[in-house]
This record gives sequence, C-alpha cells and structure tokens, in this order.
Amino acid sequence: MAEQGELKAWTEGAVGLVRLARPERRNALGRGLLSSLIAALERFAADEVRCVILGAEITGGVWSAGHDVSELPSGPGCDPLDYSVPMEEALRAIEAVPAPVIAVVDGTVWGGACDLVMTCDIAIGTPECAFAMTASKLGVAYSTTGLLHFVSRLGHNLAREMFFTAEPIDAERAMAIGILNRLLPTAQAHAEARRMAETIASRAPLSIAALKEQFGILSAARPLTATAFERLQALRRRVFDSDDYREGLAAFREKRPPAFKGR
Ligand code: YXS
Repeated sequence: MAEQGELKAWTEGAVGLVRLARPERRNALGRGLLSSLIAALERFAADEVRCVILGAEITGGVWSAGHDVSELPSGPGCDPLDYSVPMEEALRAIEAVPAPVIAVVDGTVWGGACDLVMTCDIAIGTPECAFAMTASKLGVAYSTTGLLHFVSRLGHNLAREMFFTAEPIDAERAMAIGILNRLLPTAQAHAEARRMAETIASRAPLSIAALKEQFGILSAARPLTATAFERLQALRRRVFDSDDYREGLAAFREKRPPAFKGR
C-alpha cells in the first residue's frame, strides 16, 4: 500500500484501490491530497488495472468536506474553479483513467466532493451517506463543466434544487434520484464494490475503455455558441469579483453564518 500523505493507494489483482485519508480536515480536497489522487490514478492506468474503487476514511461521519476552503483564492480576476486548479485536474484524471471508477460513499459529502463522486462511473452508498452542494452557501459560482456533471446525471430540476438550496440530499433520496447505483449497509457496500470491480475486471478491457470514453464524450456533449460560452464566463466572473464571495470565505474562516448583500 502506498501512503502518500493524505491518501492511501494500492492494487489487489486487477483492481486499484484508493482511499482519502486526511482526517484532521475531514478529507477536505486540498492540492496535496488531489495531486496524490492524480498520481495514483495515473499509476493505475500505467499498471493497466481494470477497475478502481475510490473510498474514504470516515471521521465525524464525513466522507469528504469538499474543496479545501483555505486554498480558495479571492481577489479581482481570480477564478478558484478554473480549468487548471487541482480539483478540476483530479476530475479529469478520474475521467481519463481507462477503467471504471467505483465510489463507495459511507459518509457525508460536501461541495466539490459531490462533483468528485458524480464524476466517478458508479457510486455505491450506505445509509450514512448524504450529498450537499454548497456553492451558494459560500458565494461561489460553480464551474460550467461541474454544472454539466450534475445536469447530465440528475436533470435540470434536481441539479437546480441541489445548487439553489445547498441542503443535503439523504441516502434514500440520493438513490431515488440517481446519484447512487446501489444503497447498501456498509459491510455489504464494500463487498458489492469489490464484486462489481472483479466482474468489470473480467470483461474485455479495450471494450470497457472505449465505452467509458464514449459515455464521457456523450454526457459532456452540449452545443454551445461562443456568445453563450462568453456569457457563462461573465456570469462567473461577476460572482468571483463580488464582496459576497469574499464574505463567504471570511464567514467560513470565522465560523459564523455569512451575511450576503448581493454585491
Ligand atoms: O477548525 P479546525 O482547524 O479544527 O479545522 C476544522 C475545519 O475548519 C476543517 N474543515 C475544512 N477545512 C478546509 N476546507 C473544508 N472544506 C473544510 N471542512 C472542514 O476541518 C476541521 C474539522 O472540521 P469541523 O470541526 O467542522 O468538523 P465537524 O465534524 O464538526 O463537521 C464536519 C463538516 C464537514 C460538517 C464541517 O467541517 C463543514 O461543514 N465543512 C464545510 C463543508 C463545505 O461547505 N464544503 C464546501 C467547500 S467549498 C467547495 O467544495 C466548492 C468550492 S463549492 O463551494 O462550490 O461547493
């Protein structure tokens, strides 16, 4: 087992396993943890593993607290979720590994960690899991690719509800609306992930790799005019340059409710 700081990664036969392990920060996804995750996924691809299982060591009932808020930049012209940030690179690394990634979720999932789970190919949850998309609580304008992950998985109504309310979706509802493929008691969830991974590993790897990339291309395919793209960027820019975004970060740091003013 390779222990890289805040992540554990190892292989068992044709299955790669990786586990978030940053308990003191509730597995918040900082650049250290994310670069270890990317390195592990790249190693799995080089070792031609046939399936990957992504889990987390649970502290305080939390699977992952989402983006590491202390790393979110603020200031004129900043974009904390632009193409090159570690979180976006990690999401692309999950999409790029030519083997299905199964997320086993036995705790609460916050913010960008919801995107991490929804970027995986399959998600198996336990009754302890829940999913809260917190952008509007923090004053963040989410990434366009991230919004597409939610819209293509859940449809517009449910994606809007998650982002507008920022309220947690519990395990039963997550199963009902399609965030989860399976909802099982914890011991069974891990066993089912292994069983499914072994089944996938027994299938034709070239077929699986092609199918994974085809699904990725089709789920991201949306006609977008240049004007629409520029409008999307302008909308996000206005949010990131706002006092409200800086207020959201300050309120998180000071552990108090934010007082948004709409400017
Ligand atoms: O105060 P200390 O130093 O002990 O550290 C505390 C927390 O500050 C820290 N921590 C985090 N640090 C950075 N980024 C985070 N996302 C984060 N979450 C937690 O971890 C230490 C233990 O946290 P504590 O005492 O609150 O633990 P708890 O068990 O009482 O509560 C666990 C949570 C997850 C319910 C609570 O920590 C929490 O609500 N965390 C924030 C969840 C959240 O809003 N995540 C969204 C991050 S922003 C993001 O993902 C996107 C940019 S977006 O905004 O678009 O969704």
